[in-house]
Amino acid sequence: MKKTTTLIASFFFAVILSAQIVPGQNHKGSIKAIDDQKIMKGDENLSHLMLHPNPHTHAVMNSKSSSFPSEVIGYTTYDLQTNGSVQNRLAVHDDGTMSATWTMSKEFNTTYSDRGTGYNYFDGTSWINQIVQPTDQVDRIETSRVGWPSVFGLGTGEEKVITHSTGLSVLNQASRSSIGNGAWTDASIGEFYMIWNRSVAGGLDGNTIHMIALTEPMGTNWSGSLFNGLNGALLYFRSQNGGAIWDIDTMQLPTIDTAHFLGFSADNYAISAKGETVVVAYFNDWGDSFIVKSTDNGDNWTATTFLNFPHDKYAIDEGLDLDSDGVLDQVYSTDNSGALIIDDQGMAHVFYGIMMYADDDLSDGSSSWFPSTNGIAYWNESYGADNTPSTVHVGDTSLWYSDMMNDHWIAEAPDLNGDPAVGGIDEVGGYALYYRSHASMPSAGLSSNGEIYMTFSGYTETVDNGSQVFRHIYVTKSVDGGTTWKTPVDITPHDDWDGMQECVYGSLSPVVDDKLRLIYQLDFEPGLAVQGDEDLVDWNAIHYLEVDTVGLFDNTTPPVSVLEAEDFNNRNSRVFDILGREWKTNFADLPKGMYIIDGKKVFKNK
Ligand SMILES: [Ca+2]
Ligand SMILES: [Ca+2]
Ligand SMILES: [Ca+2]
Ligand SMILES: [Ca+2]
Repeated sequence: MKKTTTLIASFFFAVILSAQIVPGQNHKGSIKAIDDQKIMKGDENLSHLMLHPNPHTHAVMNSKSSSFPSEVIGYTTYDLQTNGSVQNRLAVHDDGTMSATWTMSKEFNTTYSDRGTGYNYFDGTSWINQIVQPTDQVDRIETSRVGWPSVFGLGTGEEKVITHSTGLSVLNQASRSSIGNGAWTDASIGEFYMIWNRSVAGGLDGNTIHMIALTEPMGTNWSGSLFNGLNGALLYFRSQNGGAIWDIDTMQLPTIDTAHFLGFSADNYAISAKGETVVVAYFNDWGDSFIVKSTDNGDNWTATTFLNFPHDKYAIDEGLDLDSDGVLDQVYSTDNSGALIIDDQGMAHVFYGIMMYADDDLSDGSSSWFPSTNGIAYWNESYGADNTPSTVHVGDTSLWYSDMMNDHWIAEAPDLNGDPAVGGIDEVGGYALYYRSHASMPSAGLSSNGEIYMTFSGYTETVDNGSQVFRHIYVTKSVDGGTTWKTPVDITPHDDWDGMQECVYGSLSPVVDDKLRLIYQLDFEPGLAVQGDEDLVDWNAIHYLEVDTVGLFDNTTPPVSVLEAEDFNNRNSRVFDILGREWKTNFADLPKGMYIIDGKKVFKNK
């Protein structure tokens, strides 16, 4: 009986989620916001931050009342863990030990001069640094001021943490000869300053390091210069001997050039490696999103576009009017936060937050995003390249979206109170400012039997502090290769404090067995101190969370009811689609898909 229910629920998801955007209307009425995200690398003059600590007394957190026990393994006052995609921050080693990292500071001031890699190690029994309160947080592992750690072990048994040093203007590799033991030594990588790295170990012997990083951009607040014409060039580096010699550096991978792009942005990318396969994914906004892949350990590369943005090399304030009706268009793309994993067959799987954008003021040097956009899309290589035409869909005006995105819209922050929308106390403004979808910061893992898991940080509409809504970490999975996905489960319910805990930047180990293993950042205030809200500086706890995979989705119920068209033909109900658009058409004449009627999600199947 249980199996039957699950199958039905899965079927619904498969069909429903192929009908996320129904042509017919522009998205009038959605609140929008100017993109004023300040990209941070950490040596900025953070004059907007207050000079004194948040006066409230910090509680020691635990989640004993929760069914998903988590443990605090560190603290930080520097709370911006990424400008876009979540980094690989948890390395689960073959012997079951684990290394966890995060960008860490213990200062309550505007400089965070002690910033560096927060590190903890699980030796198979316990975390070596026992953290009871924030003052237990140990110092950074590096000798200079760094940030953005990628952590991994090598085949030799060495351990590495790669960061960028704002103190020395270099990429830094902190190394030690034995995972979990010994002193760290620092060395720089390459000849000039690259920032915001993503690094992984690969190769048949596990001793290749594949790294991507960005050149410093030029323009407001930046002192970089163009690299082969690109403002912000995403470059590839490789070492085949564990970081001693880099036999490839500052390489531009296919399509990462001025024939296709004007530039690239901090943290909008991911890298993953398995054996001799290595893949880089880029999660764009006003441009194509794509992977580049090598199956010979980084010698040769091929690019595939998974979201074919309708206009190449779009420059902000250029104006986009695909249907030439004199009205500037709204477009769907990624929200710059994506995840990438490679399966045992060497196939790449990507996930990204979905965002709607507009550039309807051509003199402001900026564009707008729509904070109530809610969704995560999925793609794998078996789907092929996105061939969505650069034209507006029939029935739409001044609205463009990718069919590839729309057909694989797999998860959303949930509707928890049964009203038509996903929106809480801050839905009209004042929301925590991450510049992301309500469902974002995806991180992914695979089990040996081919199940795909994806965690994300989701807007949790019923939990707020009186002015802003909190985010929790959710997980969903697919047992059929990505075709259908389970109803997401909140794995950070935190029954204590009435759930008023902000859970962001979940970084999931890509290897899933009987457990999911992830770290995430938690505090008591929606939003960030370093970017966006510019909240008061306070302690953020880094939690390690282990979740049993067995039975995890057993209590999820089908998220929708199925009703025949006739059921509604004679009713006076207002009909909304999942994006909150009201439909005046007779229910029987509407396209197949999901609607919200009288507060209930309804699937129309004919
Ligand atoms: Ca503009
Ligand atoms: Ca138009
Ligand atoms: Ca709701
Ligand atoms: Ca806030």
